[in-house]
Amino acid sequence: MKDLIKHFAIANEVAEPQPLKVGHINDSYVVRAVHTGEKSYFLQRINHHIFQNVDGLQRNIEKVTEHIRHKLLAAGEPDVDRKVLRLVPTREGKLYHRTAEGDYWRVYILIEGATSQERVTPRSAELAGEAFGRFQCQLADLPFDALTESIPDFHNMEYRLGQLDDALSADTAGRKASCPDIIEAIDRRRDEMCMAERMFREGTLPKRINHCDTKVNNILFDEAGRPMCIVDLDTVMPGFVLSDFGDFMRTAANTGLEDDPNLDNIHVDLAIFEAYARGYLHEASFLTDVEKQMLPFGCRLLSYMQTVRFFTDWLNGDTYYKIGYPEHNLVRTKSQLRLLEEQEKVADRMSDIIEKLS
Ligand code: GN1
Ligand code: MG
Repeated sequence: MKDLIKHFAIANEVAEPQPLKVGHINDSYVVRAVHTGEKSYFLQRINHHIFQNVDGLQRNIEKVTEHIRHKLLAAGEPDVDRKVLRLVPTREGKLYHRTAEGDYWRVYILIEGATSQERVTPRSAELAGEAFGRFQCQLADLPFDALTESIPDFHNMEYRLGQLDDALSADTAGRKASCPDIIEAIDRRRDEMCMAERMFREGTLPKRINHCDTKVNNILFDEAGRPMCIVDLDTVMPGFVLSDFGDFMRTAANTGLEDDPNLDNIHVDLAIFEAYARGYLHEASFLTDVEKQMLPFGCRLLSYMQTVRFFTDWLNGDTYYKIGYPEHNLVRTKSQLRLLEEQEKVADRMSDIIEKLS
């Protein structure tokens, strides 16, 4: 792997890349400086089966990070190199390196002294809400067609249901017959869950630039527990703000795990919901009243979307998400569906909280 590193514009001596277990999609490595005080790096193999337009993807990341960097510098922020990612180009000045085998690699400068969180507290959730709200604000003046959809129709619910329908018709892995309850639960909600796309066509819901993977572990925190930098920029693209709000709640305001085999563990943590909403609404000054009112719906939408996506992958025989054991995608499907049901139970309470905070 040292040969790989040689393609990038890295001036200092570095050690052999060490694998890191993060994410379901790309393969990540940390590349440490040999001499203390010098820069270390974050190396990733981009999953080009999923990100088929690597060129567009890398240009998105370059645009987003440069845009944020300029904003931070203009505001006189200290420590900018720890507040926004920086790509390391190849020696030919490209944003990624393609190997003879057809793999795509990229390198970032490693942000030092960062910690990450897997579980949030109400305090860190509020800070996270501010961080993702700020991120959207920083990108709000970038024309939204300045970015390509690095995965076309990534959070388009109509499109995701179309993929499910294809998987159901093909039934490649022969798993459809054993899941009638899941299919029924998904079908019953189809119409409601495609509301955002309809509203966009009618002109009542705007698209803005979103992160589209707002898990708390995509925020790097500093030594004092303050959010420092938003990472995992692969899916930054135009979409509904519902995506970013909903995906945070899906992952953080859940007392269980995304793949919890024990469904009784799964409830909505309204204290986390309220704290994140407070932080987010504090920063996201650009929201329309309709967007605000739809935030609780956004939570349900993202749980539903993830149910559909995990279930589609289960039906297709596990071709998309990395799995830890054979039934993993089915377990994930059921736990996301339970989360959706739990969110439906407290939908009115969520709306009351949003109204109170607005
Ligand atoms: C994938 O790999 P990771 O954890 O960053 C997926 C997200 C899903 C998530 C489910 C490109 O994200 O959309 O919400 O798994 N990313 C892609 O945990 O599909
Ligand atoms: Mg991700």
